[in-house]
Amino acid sequence: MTFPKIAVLTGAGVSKGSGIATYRDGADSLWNNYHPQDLATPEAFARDPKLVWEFYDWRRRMMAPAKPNAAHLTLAEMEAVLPDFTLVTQNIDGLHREAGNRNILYLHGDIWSVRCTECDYRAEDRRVPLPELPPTCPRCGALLRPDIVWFGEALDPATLYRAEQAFSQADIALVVGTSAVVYPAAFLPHYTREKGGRIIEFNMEKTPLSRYAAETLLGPAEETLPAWWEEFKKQLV
Ligand code: BV8
Ligand code: ZN
Repeated sequence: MTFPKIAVLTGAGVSKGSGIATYRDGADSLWNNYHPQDLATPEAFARDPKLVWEFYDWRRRMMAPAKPNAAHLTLAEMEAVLPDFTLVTQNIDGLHREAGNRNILYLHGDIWSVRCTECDYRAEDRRVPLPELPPTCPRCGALLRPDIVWFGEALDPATLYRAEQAFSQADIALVVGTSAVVYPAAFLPHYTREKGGRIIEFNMEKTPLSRYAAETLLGPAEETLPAWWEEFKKQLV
């Protein structure tokens, strides 16, 4: 088999093996009994920026010690081996970059990046915990916000277009550790199927995408994805 074009969509499940809570874990994905969806909105931030920043500072503290797991490392090896490989992530934890991937499309942003609510200041800030909540812009003094996409906010159009292109042209779409319920990200694997490609899903359970997948490999992605890749590599010329 020549080298197939592969597009990958990852969600919080790919980082579960690194100790980062997913969004639907139940108890340990809650913070002070808030659901992420309650606080990950522009309305919540406008109403109480300090509360929203306390939530993100807590998630940054939870993510800071996390290291890439075997699923992340497998995706980095795939990028090195496959000439046409695109990694699209919904995750904001930064572990794909830490694992070695470079051609990454971040659909929902990066928790380690902050941006100003007024001017065009944007910077990486990995301080944990942040010294002041809510943080203010060093340039104009206005409120800083996490550089991520909240519910009800549009994704970057160029990033979304590149992701749609990658999945439209892919022979295989790998969908790893996502509940496939948040749009427009959840649309992406369907672009592959519509063009005659196939979807392979890696999850602990069935999702709304499973009925469209050629196969759903049940189990922890940190085990199932490396095993799949070891087998798949054998057929590459
Ligand atoms: C937009 C950053 C419009 C923030 C995130 C009604 C119907 C349809 C759509 C909507 C609707 N109402 C509103 C919408 C739109 C909304 C949406 O889709 N809502 C959903 C809830 C219905 N979408 C939006 O708002 C998007 N924007 O539509 O804008 C627009 C257009 C133009 C102009 C203006 C506006 C923006 C969505 C982005 C929100 N930001 N993240 C933050 O993190 O704080 S979303 C966040 O949750 C993630 O990024 C991810 O995308 C999403 C889902 O999480 P998952 O990654 O899938 O994680 P989850 O916990 O859900 O699942 C984990 C999975 O892994 C599980 O299946 C589990 O079984 C599995 N798993 C666990 N362990 C393992 C594992 N698998 C393998 N191995 C393991 N070890
Ligand atoms: Zn500013």
